[in-house]
Amino acid sequence: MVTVLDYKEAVPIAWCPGCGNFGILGAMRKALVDLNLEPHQILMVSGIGQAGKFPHYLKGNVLNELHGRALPAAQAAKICNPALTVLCMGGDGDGFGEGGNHFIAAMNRNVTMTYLVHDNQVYALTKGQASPTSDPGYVSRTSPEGSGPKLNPLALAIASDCSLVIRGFAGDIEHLSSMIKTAINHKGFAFIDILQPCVSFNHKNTFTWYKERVYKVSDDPNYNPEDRNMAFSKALEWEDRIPIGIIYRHVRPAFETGLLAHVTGPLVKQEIDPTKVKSLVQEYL
Ligand SMILES: Cc1ncc(C[n+]2csc(CCOP(=O)(O)OP(=O)(O)O)c2C)c(N)n1
Ligand code: SF4
Ligand SMILES: [Mg+2]
Repeated sequence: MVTVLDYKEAVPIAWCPGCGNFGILGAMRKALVDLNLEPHQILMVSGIGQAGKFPHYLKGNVLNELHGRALPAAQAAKICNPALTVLCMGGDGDGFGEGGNHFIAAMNRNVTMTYLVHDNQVYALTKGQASPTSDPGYVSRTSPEGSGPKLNPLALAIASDCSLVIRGFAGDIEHLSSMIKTAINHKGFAFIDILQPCVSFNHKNTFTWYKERVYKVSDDPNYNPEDRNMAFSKALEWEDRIPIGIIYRHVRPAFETGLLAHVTGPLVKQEIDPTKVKSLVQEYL
């Protein structure tokens, strides 16, 4: 029986007191314990940033990638070892800026994994520059006259036919945890955009600001996440009312199900014949 103690952090946490990342950490721990997943069954892949430190604070397999480059490695790991629960995480700058091309390709490819973006609308680790999701007019040292138009990650995900699109809020741990469980159980690529207050650099989108606006899409019995038009209009809501929950779902075959691994077994379990490796290497000498 897995308990939260199995997921206790091994190193001191270096986030600011009050950071929204703590809520995400709590929600993840709860989800993993509820699913009775053991640390050796999970792989966390992250890029660089405050969000990129997340895997250091949970026990489990960890792969730290370059800034914006976590998704290709995470997909490869799942393809080689489908038994792993692959969790990929990073910031809005990491995922929508530096790694934006990988994000679009991954949604299209549809490998089974959960991608969590800690969306604090700033490049926090590097001291608060504007990110792709910064609110228009956000003033920083690199945008002294205010940043320009913002990217809408949910609309981008729906347009890319991402098979599961969720929005969570770091200030509602119970709901976020249940959304993480839904994403982990999903066959295909699941994206969770998490509203994550940054108490040091984002003084607009605070816990209080979100709490006054956030509501659950599941409160509306007529909302159907499988209706793409409905999903698009939900994705466009911002500022006055902000929906959280399952925004869009399109169940379609996961990439890894069409691979040879299902006939011959996963790549990670294949016998390696050293003589074949040697002749292969010699081809390149
Ligand atoms: C290729 C590359 N570009 C820039 C950087 C510098 N850098 C490190 S973290 C970071 C900001 C990360 O912002 P975000 O992904 O939103 O994560 P947060 O810190 O906000 O959680 C930047 C620009 C880097 N390490 N590598
Ligand atoms: S700078 Fe912002 S995102 Fe980074 S730890 Fe502090 S509050 Fe969290
Ligand atoms: Mg950020």
